[in-house]
Amino acid sequence: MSNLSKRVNSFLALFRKKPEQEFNLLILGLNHAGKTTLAARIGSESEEAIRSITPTTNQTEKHLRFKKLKVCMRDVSGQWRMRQTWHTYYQEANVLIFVVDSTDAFRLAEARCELCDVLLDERLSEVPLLILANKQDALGALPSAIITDLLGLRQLGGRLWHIQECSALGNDGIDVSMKFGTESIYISSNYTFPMPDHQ
Ligand SMILES: Nc1nc2c(ncn2[C@@H]2O[C@H](COP(=O)(O)OP(=O)(O)O)[C@@H](O)[C@H]2O)c(=O)[nH]1
Ligand SMILES: [Mg+2]
Repeated sequence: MSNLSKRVNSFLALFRKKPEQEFNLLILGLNHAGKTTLAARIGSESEEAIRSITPTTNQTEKHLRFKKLKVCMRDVSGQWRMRQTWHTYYQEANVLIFVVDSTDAFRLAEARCELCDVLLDERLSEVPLLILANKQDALGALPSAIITDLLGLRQLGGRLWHIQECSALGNDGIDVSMKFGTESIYISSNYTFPMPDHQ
C-alpha cells in the first residue's frame, strides 16, 4: 500500500463507527439465593418462565440490551462444586452482582466467606459491587442494614459498592438495583456514551 493510501485509510478510520462495547455483569452468590430468577427478571422473561426456574448446575450467559447498554449477563451456579470455577469469570467482569437470600440468616455467614474470597482476587479489585438482599417479599427477610453488618460490608474500604433490598420473584427493587449497575459501569469505565435516564 502506498504512503498516500495509508494516510487516506487512517484519515477515514477516524470517521468509522467503533464497534459497540459489551459490558459483563457477573452474578454470583450461594445456591438458592435467587440469581437465576434475577437474571430472568433482568432479561424480561415471562412470569411463567420466571416462576418455573430450576436449579442451575453450570452457568448461563445472556446477551441483551439494558438501559441503552450492550450487556452480557453471566449467571454462575452457586453450588459448592461450581464455586471453584467462579474465578474463571473474573477477568471480564465489569460489575459484580452478589445475591443473598435475606431470609436465610444461617447461610449469611457462608455467603460472607464466599464474598470475601471473591473480593480478594486482584482481577476484581476495581470492579463495582452490587449486593442484592433478595427475597424481601418473604416472611422473616432481614433488612439491608443487618445484612450489611453480617456481610461486613462496611470494611470494604474504597471499593464502589451498594446494597439493595429486592424481590426478584416479585419484581420489586430490580430497576433501582440495575440503576447502580449501569451507573457504575459509566463511572468505572469512563464510558463516554451519554448517561441513560433510567426511564
Ligand atoms: N420468595 C421469593 N423467592 C424467590 C425470590 N427469588 C428467587 N426465589 C426462589 O428461590 C428459589 C431459588 O431461586 P434461583 O433463582 O434458582 O436461585 P439460584 O440458585 O441463586 O439461581 C426458587 O424457588 C425461586 O423461585 C424472591 O425474590 N422471593
Ligand atoms: Mg441458578
